[in-house]
Amino acid sequence: MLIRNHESAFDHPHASEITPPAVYAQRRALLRQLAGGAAGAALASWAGRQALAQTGQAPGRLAALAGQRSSVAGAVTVEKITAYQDATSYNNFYEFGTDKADPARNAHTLKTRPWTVEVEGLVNKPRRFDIEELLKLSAQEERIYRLRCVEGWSMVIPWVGYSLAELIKRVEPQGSAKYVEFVTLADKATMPYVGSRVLDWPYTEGLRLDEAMHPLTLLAFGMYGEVLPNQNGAPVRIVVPWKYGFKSAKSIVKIRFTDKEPATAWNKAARHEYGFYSNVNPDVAHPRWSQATERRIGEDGLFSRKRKTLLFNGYEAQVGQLYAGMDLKKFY
Ligand SMILES: Nc1nc2c(c(=O)[nH]1)N[C@H]1C(S)=C(S)[C@@H](COP(=O)(O)O)O[C@H]1N2
Ligand SMILES: [Mo]
Repeated sequence: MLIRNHESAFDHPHASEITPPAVYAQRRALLRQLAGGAAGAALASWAGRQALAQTGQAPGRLAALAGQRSSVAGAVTVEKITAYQDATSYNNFYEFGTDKADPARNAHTLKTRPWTVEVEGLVNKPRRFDIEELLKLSAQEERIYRLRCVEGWSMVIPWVGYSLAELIKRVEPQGSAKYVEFVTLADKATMPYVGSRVLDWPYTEGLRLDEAMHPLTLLAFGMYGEVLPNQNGAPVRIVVPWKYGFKSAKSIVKIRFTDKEPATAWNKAARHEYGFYSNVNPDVAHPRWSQATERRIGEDGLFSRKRKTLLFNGYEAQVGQLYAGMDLKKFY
């Protein structure tokens, strides 16, 4: 794995260079207001405001997508939110390259409209959702989740979306449905690495139906009070906060209900390294490295991994019962 200093690798123009002066002055004023904790900032969501106050960085480049504060247990963490710039420039999205900086550099070619998500398989009401309809299917919520990659780094991100369960309920899974498979876009015309032999495309992932129905499993459309940047999986992705990041499939086009455990992209690439469950677990090492610690992007030193990783990424109280009686070393 290549570790680069993303601080110095990042050379976006300053906002002042790309924004008309009047708009820029307005934005500065808003930022000052937010940093001072002033009320009435209708533009940013509550977590978005918190992120701005903490990092002094505004997203401000994409369409706003606000969410109400979530009441789902475990949906809020008091940890410091990762800087927007870090969360959008240090990514895994292999369709756009294998280097952490590649998605931010290459994903501008992704076309996120028109976009549809096909829901099929063992459900009573299979159907195709247009993205605009999907956005409004349930109330958008803000959820602050950790995302931890199997590579040993983590971030804290204010996502915007709603529980995947809201969508699942509406299509009525049949009794025989035991798993949910997510299929993501594989478009050679806009995704330069689709066709390469890095992975078997399309990138797919899967969950057991009860995992998919858990209220913490998020169908995400935005982050930091805005729509998802392309490199983070626009226009719609999954975020499963207690599993390794690769379970959180980006740019989803199909959701399929099955009675058999679906194969997953990483499972097919290296079966003994990436199991179906992939629950964050400090006691189950990846065959080539430990999972006991992690490095928080933007906070911990580049080569230090001192932060202790928690079982189920710290969401044990919420999700532990899903795995009662299961040998987590066997079902890794
Ligand atoms: N379609 C697709 N989804 C994907 C990936 C990918 O390569 N393709 N990478 C996964 C991995 S390994 C991680 S760690 C997370 C990273 O999400 P982030 O870039 O928003 O932090 O996305 C996951 N979803
Ligand atoms: Mo990952």
